[in-house]
Amino acid sequence: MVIGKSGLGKSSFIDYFLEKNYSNGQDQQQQQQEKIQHGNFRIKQGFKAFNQTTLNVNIIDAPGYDIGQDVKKWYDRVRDFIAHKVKRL
Ligand SMILES: Nc1nc2c(ncn2[C@@H]2O[C@H](COP(=O)(O)OP(=O)(O)OP(=O)(O)O)[C@@H](O)[C@H]2O)c(=O)[nH]1
Ligand SMILES: [Mg+2]
Repeated sequence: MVIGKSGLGKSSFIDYFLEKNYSNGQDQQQQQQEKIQHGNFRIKQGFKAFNQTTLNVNIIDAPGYDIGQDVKKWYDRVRDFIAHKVKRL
């Protein structure tokens, strides 16, 4: 899971890491590539080659928190997502 402040570049980083060609922060394009979405949490899937093995990689793109917003609320959502969704993947 990638978490951090809003606008930091989380989604762009994930898209680059998974070697997709739409890392320009445009949500509309991204949604076509995303297999699973849970609210604002998106599970992005891709393949990475390590040595002779190709691994199927899932990365959770979490919504960012904004300075001045209730960070506790954001934290609770992340914690609940991990507690309820991640353990079922
Ligand atoms: N200069 C620069 N800009 C970047 C980089 N990574 C992302 N950006 C830009 O920063 C903006 C925000 O990037 P996102 O990847 O959408 O950020 P995010 O962390 O997913 O934001 P939230 O989903 O709102 O939490 C976009 O306009 C990107 O093009 C980087 O490494 N360098
Ligand atoms: Mg994002």
